[in-house]
Amino acid sequence: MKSCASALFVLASIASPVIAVSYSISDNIIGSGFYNSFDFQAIADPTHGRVNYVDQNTARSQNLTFASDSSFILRTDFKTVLNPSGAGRNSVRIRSKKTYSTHVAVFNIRHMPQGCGTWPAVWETVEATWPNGGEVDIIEGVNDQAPNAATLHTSAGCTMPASRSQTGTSGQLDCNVAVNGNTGCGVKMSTAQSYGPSFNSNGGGWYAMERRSNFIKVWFWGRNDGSVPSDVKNGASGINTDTWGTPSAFFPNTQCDFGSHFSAHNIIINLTLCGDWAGSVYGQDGCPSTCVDFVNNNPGSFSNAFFDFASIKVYQ
Ligand SMILES: *[C@@H]1O[C@H](CO)[C@@H](O)[C@H](O)[C@H]1NC(C)=O
Ligand SMILES: CC(=O)N[C@H]1CO[C@H](CO)[C@@H](O)[C@@H]1O
Repeated sequence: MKSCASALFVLASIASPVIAVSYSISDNIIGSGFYNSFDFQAIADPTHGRVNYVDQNTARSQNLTFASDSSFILRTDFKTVLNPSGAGRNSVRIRSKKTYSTHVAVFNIRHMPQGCGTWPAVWETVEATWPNGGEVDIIEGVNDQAPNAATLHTSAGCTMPASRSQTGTSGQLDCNVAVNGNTGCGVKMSTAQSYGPSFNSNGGGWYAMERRSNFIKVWFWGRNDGSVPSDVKNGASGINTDTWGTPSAFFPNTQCDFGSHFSAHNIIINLTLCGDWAGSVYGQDGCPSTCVDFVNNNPGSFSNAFFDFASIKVYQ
């Protein structure tokens, strides 16, 4: 009996292959689900942009956020000429109610904000203790300049190896916020379709970030890429990142103790104008006037300064 049972067991394990689903879905945020999953942050812009972050009621009544069954729009005002001595252009910053450590976040985005002066970001951090606890920037750029960069920002003592298994190109290797004015350790993606007008004209695509105790990976796939994993494309309830191929950006823990540099993070989506980064490099890319004057006087130029999210799915 005993040997028969173990023989059967062996047969059974040969016959049924291990299904390697490494994560299952914990949050499937679509349309009005964004209102349940995120808090609106009507705060002074920490990066000194020419924006006025509004609360949820104001955002909804001014149609700066708009939810349908299949989409969530988040935008700046594009109708108002601003008084130069008054507040900045109304915009929106939202932060997830939940925090996450080991997880995968998949952002299915149809359109991202574009236009001179825009500085959109999709990122994760813990604001209360920043920079302790770390920061992972998944989407970030300014003034329509492709490609996208994925970047870590940390307290001192966290660096990245020069040689890594990724399709993007490493910039600075030290993630310490105190080095070079908070440049961080960034990786530029290999395709212009990863950011701004090119991303939008291609129908957008998917960003995914996987955070584990020993690495952080960021992938980008354009809407029509042949290499989009089927579980990403189909919005599956279980995913296996082992099958997703070489990431755009790879941040291993070999020279960075993740346990002491990264704590549980909120997901933050912010859309500022000008400010510390977009303002300081404004004009290098052919944008007219000065950044603040342009924002004050050209509301219509911000009609495409919006995110259109098909979904955010978090897997744990
Ligand atoms: C609000 O924004 C949505 C999405 O951009 C748009 O479809 C809708 O027409 C807008 N509503 C108003 C009243 O402007
Ligand atoms: C205005 C604002 O909240 N800016 C933040 C947006 O996102 C980046 C991350 O890329 C932060 O560094 C900024 O502080």
